[in-house]
Amino acid sequence: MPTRASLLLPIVMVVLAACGGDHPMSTLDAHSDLTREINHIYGRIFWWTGLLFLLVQGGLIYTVLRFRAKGNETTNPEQVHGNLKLELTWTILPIFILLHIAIPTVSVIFKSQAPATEEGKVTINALGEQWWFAFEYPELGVVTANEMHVPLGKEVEIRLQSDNVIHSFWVPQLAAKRDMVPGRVNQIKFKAEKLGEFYGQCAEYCGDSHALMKLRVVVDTPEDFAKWVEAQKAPAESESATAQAGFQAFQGAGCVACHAINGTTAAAVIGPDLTHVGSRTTIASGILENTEENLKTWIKDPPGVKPGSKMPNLNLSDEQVASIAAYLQTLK
Ligand code: HEC
Ligand SMILES: [Cu+2]
Repeated sequence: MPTRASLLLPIVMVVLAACGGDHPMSTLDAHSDLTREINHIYGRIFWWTGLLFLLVQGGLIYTVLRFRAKGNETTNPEQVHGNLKLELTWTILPIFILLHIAIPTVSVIFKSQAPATEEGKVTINALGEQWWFAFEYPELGVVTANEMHVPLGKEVEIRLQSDNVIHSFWVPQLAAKRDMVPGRVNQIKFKAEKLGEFYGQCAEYCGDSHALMKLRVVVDTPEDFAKWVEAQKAPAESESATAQAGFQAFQGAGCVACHAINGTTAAAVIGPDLTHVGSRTTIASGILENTEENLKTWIKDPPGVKPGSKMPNLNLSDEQVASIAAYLQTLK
């Protein structure tokens, strides 16, 4: 017979499992000015509500113990009707506590959606698609998808949009969470405080592959960021034999109907811009590592990787797939 304590073990293990390893999606690891301020507000809410919890539960436990029926007492307690002092206290105290929470909350909301104004700021238009993110840097002439680069310590202003359904742009450690709503532009502004790669995810159910709609934000030093911008602005390499044969196969297979490759005749904007697809670490919005094998898997059967994918299975031969994948790999 298992003891009661041993039955608790699996529950304790599940709960403790949340304490190990690193948590790329943990809101509590703040790495930007915005997420730090949000954590501050969490802290306020936690301590105020914690205090209230103790007061209310303490009062309840005290009352239950102090005034419970003892022995075979039969008299009823004295009935009172209203107590002005107590009622004033528990009306005014919560107002004070709520203001203490509401004022910083509203001020951080406003601050987080103000336009960026500082020297060296970066503006990015982010478009939620089914099921990927398009990123455009209008002032820098860069277009990319699913992996956004930003410079360390500079203001980043992201304009969030959608032309289909509602998505939500969520990068917990840098940019918090804000919806991408058709017909309006929501803004979010932050300054990254740590170099590295940060994970994000669409956080508003948007259809079949919503759970497979991830993104990454790479925080670079300002120098590395400038190098990245230069590389992204350059047209795709098109001179080599691989590139020419690959582009022919790409065109022949009909990929040009949906994708753009800057420097070639492909200019459609239904799918992600592929000009520098080889420079991304993942494909299909963070679902697959960007390797030649995975590119082949994706091109052969996109809906097999992402249910409902808007990129159809084009029933290509292995030769076509191999030639196109080799070409896309060269687009660094
Ligand atoms: C009908 C439009 C359409 C056609 C035709 C199409 N694609 Fe796509 N492609 C898309 C869409 C939409 C996505 C984004 C899918 C997603 O991540 O959910 C995509 C994603 C991709 C990606 C991943 C890019 C990234 O950075 O994540 C690659 C690579 C790609 N397509 C290559 C091709 C190739 C090669 C062909 C031709 C064989 C092709 N596509 C044909 C619409 C299309
Ligand atoms: Cu979604």
